[in-house]
Amino acid sequence: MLKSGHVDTFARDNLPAQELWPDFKFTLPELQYPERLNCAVELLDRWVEAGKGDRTLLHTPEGKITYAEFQATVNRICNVLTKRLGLVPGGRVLLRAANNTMMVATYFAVLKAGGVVVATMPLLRAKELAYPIQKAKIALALCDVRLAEEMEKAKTQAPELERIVYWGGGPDTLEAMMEDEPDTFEACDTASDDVCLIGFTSGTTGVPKGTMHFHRDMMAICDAYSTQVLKPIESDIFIGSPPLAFTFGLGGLVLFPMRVGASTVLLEAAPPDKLLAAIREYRATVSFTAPTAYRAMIDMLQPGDVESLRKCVSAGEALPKATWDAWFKATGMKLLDGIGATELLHIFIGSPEESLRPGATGKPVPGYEAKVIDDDGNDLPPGTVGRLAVRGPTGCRYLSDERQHDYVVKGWNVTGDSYLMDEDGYFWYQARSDDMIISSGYNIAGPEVEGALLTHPAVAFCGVVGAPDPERGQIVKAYVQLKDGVSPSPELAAELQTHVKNEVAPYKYPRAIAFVDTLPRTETGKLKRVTLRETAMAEAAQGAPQSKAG
Ligand code: 3UK
Repeated sequence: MLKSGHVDTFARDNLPAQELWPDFKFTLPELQYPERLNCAVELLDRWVEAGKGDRTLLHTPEGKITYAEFQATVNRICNVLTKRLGLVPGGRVLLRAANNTMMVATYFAVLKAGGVVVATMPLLRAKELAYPIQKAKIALALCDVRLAEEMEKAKTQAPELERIVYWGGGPDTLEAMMEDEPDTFEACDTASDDVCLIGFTSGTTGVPKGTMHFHRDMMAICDAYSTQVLKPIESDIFIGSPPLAFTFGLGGLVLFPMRVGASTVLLEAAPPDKLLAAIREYRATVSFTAPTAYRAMIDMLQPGDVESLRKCVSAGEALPKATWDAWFKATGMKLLDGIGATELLHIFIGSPEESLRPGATGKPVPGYEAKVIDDDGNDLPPGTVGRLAVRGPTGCRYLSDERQHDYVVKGWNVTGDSYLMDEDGYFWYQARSDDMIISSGYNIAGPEVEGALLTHPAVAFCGVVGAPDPERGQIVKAYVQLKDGVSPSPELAAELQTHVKNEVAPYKYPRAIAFVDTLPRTETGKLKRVTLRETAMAEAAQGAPQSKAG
């Protein structure tokens, strides 16, 4: 490891032992980084130095902000952090806000000052905030005053947190402190392998894991996925819905645009209708959101709504082919599917428009290698379903967590997804490995059944899980949200069952169908299968009618 720029050595001290790291590969010339590297300097200061400070960086409801204006704000916050709030290089700072200017500015200030960002989703409750504070030993939080309530509660639960500074109103605000500080600041001289971000996983399974990322990792995702697959240009206007605390949002809405000197639209809340309106209003050109959001937008589309768009990235969960087809039909645009993970920071499999295959996730992003392995870690031949393994410039380093042993196997990151690679090297998503439904000895991937249901015109969204069954062990159960104006009925359930039998192997059809008003989703847009399974379990225990027709 290189000579650290950190004074507070907590992050480095709590990295997993190096023998537990995945093998890091820097195969492309773009991925060779100098020993001293501060990603905030590369992504922000470089543009101002190059005389491009007048370019727009942020589009917000309050107006535009240029690279130079943003840099001045960041520098003032750096001065506040280091002179008044006791931040030393290596110190962790919790950030809590929706996607807005101050969220990005505080983010960059912590990076530039050599601190370690721990960004949190706005909807987290006190208990969920207390966990990362304790796990990452965070003494300082910067928070949007509108989110003060849970923040204060979290402080009472996590004594490590010494100080919260708010912005957006009230006494002693961050803005008040910034006013007296100069708009210049010399960036911390960090090593390219100094930790700058601890990203906590959403924790749908077990307690959240803190994934540690270096300054060079922030650059690597730009120089791998963004440069090689997305290929944005300086005039692009990025837009999207994922929170910046979700690394899908961090990359897609902040790092990727900044790497090419482009601009980005920050929306505090971006449900599909608002996102669509904003794409139109700001004439956005590159969008980042979840598959279900693209699906929801299709039915809302008015002529001209998305005519400015030229690239649409879908990630976070599987993109059903039905959604790909429907978006293409409605807009003429090819959705760019890509699988990413918090552990790898961003997308590592995904193909550009010219070579993608609808329904497949794609090929490994240049700079990454991927393969399918069996339970013992042996390579499987093309056409066989197994566990996805990947390695490249980024990878898993958990903050003191035994689960490092599960995620990294023989130097490869094992994401927990079941995949198949075809003869041409395209990767086809099957399911989360632990989500496979086993019914009468058959392995059935819920997403495949969902994909079949989604091609029926009555189905808006659906989730398919295993429900306990005395005879078959599990049966396939579908939770279906119908399109507006369609009413549930036993006849429709039977019709959907027949439809699935015609689309995929008949044994995969859902023996039980339940109609629901909405499906449970995480803040990152993923279907909460755990919740659906619990519901299915409870319904089975109550002997709920399983509509076993068919
Ligand atoms: C699933 C997908 C099929 C898959 C993420 C882009 O989702 C992100 O990170 P998370 O840590 O979850 C990782 C898991 O989500 N997944 C994500 N994308 C796809 N499954 N097709 C996809 N296209 O199970 C994976 O292991 O929340 C996504 C960029 C950054 C991210 N952090």
